[in-house]
Amino acid sequence: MKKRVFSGVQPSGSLTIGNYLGAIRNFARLQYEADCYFCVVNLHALTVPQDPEELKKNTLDVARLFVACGIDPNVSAIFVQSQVPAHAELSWLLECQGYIGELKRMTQFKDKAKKRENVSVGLFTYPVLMAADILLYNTDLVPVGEDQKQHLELARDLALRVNNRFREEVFKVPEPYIPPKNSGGRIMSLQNPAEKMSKSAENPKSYIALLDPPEVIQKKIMSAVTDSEAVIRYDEEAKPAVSNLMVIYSLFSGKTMEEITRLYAGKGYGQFKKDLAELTVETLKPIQQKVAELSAPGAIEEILKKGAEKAEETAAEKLRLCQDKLGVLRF
Ligand code: AQP
Repeated sequence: MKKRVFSGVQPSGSLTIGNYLGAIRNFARLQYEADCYFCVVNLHALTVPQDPEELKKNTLDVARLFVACGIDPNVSAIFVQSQVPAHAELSWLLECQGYIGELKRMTQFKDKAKKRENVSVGLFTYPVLMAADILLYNTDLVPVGEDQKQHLELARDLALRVNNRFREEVFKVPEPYIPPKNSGGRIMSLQNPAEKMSKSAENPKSYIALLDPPEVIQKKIMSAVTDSEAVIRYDEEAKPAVSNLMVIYSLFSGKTMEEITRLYAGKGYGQFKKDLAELTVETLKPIQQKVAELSAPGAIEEILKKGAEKAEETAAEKLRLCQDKLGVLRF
């Protein structure tokens, strides 16, 4: 039996190379060895204010980027979360199994909440909706970046809690699939290496969007912060900004950190950044071309409809089982 893989991406802005290197790149790799479901989690994006038209556009763009980054819609189910209402329904059932205390410990909630005056209830309960997303599909593996580790733990805890209560496997307990930090698990901001690169960051110079034009990519990389040592060497503690740029270089070129250090010995940051910008532009070029091809009217919608039909079938079965266990009547 093939393993089942599920993961989601929020259309909360334009996807970044952090999203790509931490997660989406692995979606494409896993699809030939596992049965995969990849979801544009648009309900998650509503946890912070969104412009409705922008959200619709971003939702379709994320789906196009999934395909452009190598996810084959004939192999994997690609769909939008709101097209499968079972996600929201199971989320409510799981909210009633979760504890306020465990949600209060979520570091992403604490980080996002402190940046806002009004914090929505949805931002607080979002990890439960994420648990529902995953548990609906009998998921074995969840490819995500490091920032999602704590949320995944919650999904596991909720699954185990329900299974223990009913003394049977109502939910499969999912495992994380997270690359190490030096392999893309946590790409940092180009302006502050202590912060994660985020698509919804206020300063666009802090991230490279997958759809950024070449000249924008060049400018952003040339203005990335470094340090005063002018030596290209990997040291996360002492040289976090340069190490982050080296991770991106290494993943886009296939070169090891040692090779990169040797290549730029005595050359300084200017040449390194220029080459990194070129490498990034070249890596993103085929992805951007494919997105343009998928922008023909109806092309992506067709893929999403097919994906939602497949997802709906799997999800409905799990939702029914959970409703039945909890005594929620359906007839
Ligand atoms: N900087 C990152 N490095 C590696 N992986 C990352 N991911 C996000 N940022 C990085 C991974 O990308 C997937 C999709 O993320 P998401 O859309 O679910 O939301 P997020 O984790 O909150 O990502 P962002 O870009 O920071 O979005 P906003 O700004 O809306 O909060 C996940 O697997 C995530 O781990």
